Amino acid sequence: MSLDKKKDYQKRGWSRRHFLKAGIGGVLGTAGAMLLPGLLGNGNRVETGTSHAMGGMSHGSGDHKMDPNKMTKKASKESLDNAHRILKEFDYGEVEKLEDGRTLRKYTITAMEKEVEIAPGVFYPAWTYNGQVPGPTLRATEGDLLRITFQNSASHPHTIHFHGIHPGNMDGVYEIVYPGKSFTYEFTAEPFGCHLYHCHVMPLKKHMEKGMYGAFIIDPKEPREEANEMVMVMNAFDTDFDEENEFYTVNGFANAYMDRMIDVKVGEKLRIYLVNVTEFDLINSFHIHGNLFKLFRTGTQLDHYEFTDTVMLCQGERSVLEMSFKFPGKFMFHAHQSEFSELGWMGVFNVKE
Ligand SMILES: [Cu+2]
Repeated sequence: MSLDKKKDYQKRGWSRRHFLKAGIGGVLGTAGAMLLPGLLGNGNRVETGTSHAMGGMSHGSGDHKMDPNKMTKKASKESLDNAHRILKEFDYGEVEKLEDGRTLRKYTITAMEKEVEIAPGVFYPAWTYNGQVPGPTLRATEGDLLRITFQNSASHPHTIHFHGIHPGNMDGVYEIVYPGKSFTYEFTAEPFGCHLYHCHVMPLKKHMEKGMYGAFIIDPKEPREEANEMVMVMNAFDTDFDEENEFYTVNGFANAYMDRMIDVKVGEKLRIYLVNVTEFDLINSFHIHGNLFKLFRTGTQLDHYEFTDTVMLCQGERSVLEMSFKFPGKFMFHAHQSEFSELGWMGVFNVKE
């Protein structure tokens, strides 16, 4: 939020929260109902869909008892399936062996405009890679030759800018790909780590907020220890186009891993590839309950950097997190900015024996 806008808001005692409270029930209908998620273990959500969807947060009224089951509209099976697919799906490309013994991986990415559901009943006119936000998680091993064919089937110019080491003419900054055109990126995957890719056409923040990004994982030649792996791209959506976010999500759908928890086992090693592409807010964060994780910043070294329960990431920063649960139960994870978690960035690990 700009300073001027912030001052203006402060003067009027106005905030995103007020916008949501006043506007979302009326403007977006049932959308407001998900904003305060129901909690832990009860799948039977009551659909409120009234302008009092935020009623549980009101102050100054004794009538509003917190009933978590009345605070969220149930996410559709389709949306939850999609969020869980993105959580666990890695695109290794089409693999070929080259004469020199190297592995060639070929990927195809198409830019297209698509309305995506970001919360129950809330649709956002996104600019996407392959019709999803975030785009597919591309995965390779250090030293592989990557060939990414990019087709622009959208109505604006786009590119793919990969983080990592590559030649200047493969950087996706100056080689603008116009609608109907294509470009093939080719470079060697290096260094190993948790990277990302995104569009780099100006105005950059427009292309970012619209959804043009995805995780890009390069494995070390000697693979990391086996684990239950997942990718979490922290993102957000500005649904009223005022350059601040109304919804905070992981992998594009609010409370996806709350409405359907992530099942894990006691003692099982978990590895999370965490990427922050939240536009408009300088930072985002990940916090785990009842546990701590080993933090591998950018994932470019095999020794962990810290043992902690919270990591803060700037825009474009990422980390690899490793943990295992000692106790069974339901353990939340969420942004430690309370506002972000209340607006959709919250999930639960359902840890079983
Ligand atoms: Cu773009």
